[in-house]
Amino acid sequence: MSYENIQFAVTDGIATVTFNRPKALNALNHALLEELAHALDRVAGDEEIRALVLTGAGEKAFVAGADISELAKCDALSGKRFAAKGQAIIGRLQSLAIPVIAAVNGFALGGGSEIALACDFIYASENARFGLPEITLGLIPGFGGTQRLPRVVGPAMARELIYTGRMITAEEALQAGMVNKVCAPDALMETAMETARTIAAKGKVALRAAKEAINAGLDTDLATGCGIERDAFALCMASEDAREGTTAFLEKRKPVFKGKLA
Ligand code: CO8
Repeated sequence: MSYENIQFAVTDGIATVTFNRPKALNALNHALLEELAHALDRVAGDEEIRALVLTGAGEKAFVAGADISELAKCDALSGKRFAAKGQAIIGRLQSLAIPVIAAVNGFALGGGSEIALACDFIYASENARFGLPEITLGLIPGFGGTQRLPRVVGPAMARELIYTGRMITAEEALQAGMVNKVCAPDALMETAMETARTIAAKGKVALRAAKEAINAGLDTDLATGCGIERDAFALCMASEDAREGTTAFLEKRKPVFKGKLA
């Protein structure tokens, strides 16, 4: 598949997806969502890819939401199908085995915030703006925003943002715990890539186990989550990487992880 609405690249084991409809502030139309789904399948199928970074083309937007010109034509059934399609793709993004960083370089509204919230964490440029403004269109979030935003910022803040449609700055998003780091716009991508490289150098088995334990644990109670962690920990103990990591520490050298079970 050739891409017209995203750019996809892999450098040194780190994939980047750049949403690329700058004239529409990278809004999510059906074609873009299909390309994103295809790119995520490529990422999932390539064992050499160790981390994924998402960002937006241009200086103004990460993603300004679902494409309103397509939304305007929806009725209840096609709207439900559109929501289901977006939710499935965003669910796939969240459940990728590798860590995913959202490098939010401008407006991340509606579906844009919903994509960022499904990433492992978010770095934002100083000019980034987050929000779920669907209420101003007579709608509600449909790509998981009513579910993921309260889990990240708490129900009270999520209610305020969803009921008012208010946009928040990168700094407010940082304070709300939605964003991990705020960067100067021209430093954003390099900062995200540096973190991706740091992560990519860690053991693949442990990274997968950590992500699975965190994601599964967030959807359950503490005792069940700790059980999931124990199993994931045991899996790590059965890996060559764990032998290598512990031995390298004792031998006072850097570990060389191969990402294999023993
Ligand atoms: N869809 C389509 N086109 C868009 C979108 C969008 N979401 N956002 C911006 N554009 C277009 C504008 O129409 C404009 O196009 P043109 O130049 O042809 O007129 C161009 O991008 C530039 O935008 P503006 O001129 O408006 O730029 P401003 O700097 O003045 O404003 C804003 C920037 C504040 C981001 C403004 O563009 C805006 O409010 N955009 C809409 C944001 C929004 O409401 N997003 C939520 C959409 S709904 C959603 O995401 C629901 C997800 C779940 C769907 C479930 C399926 C049913």
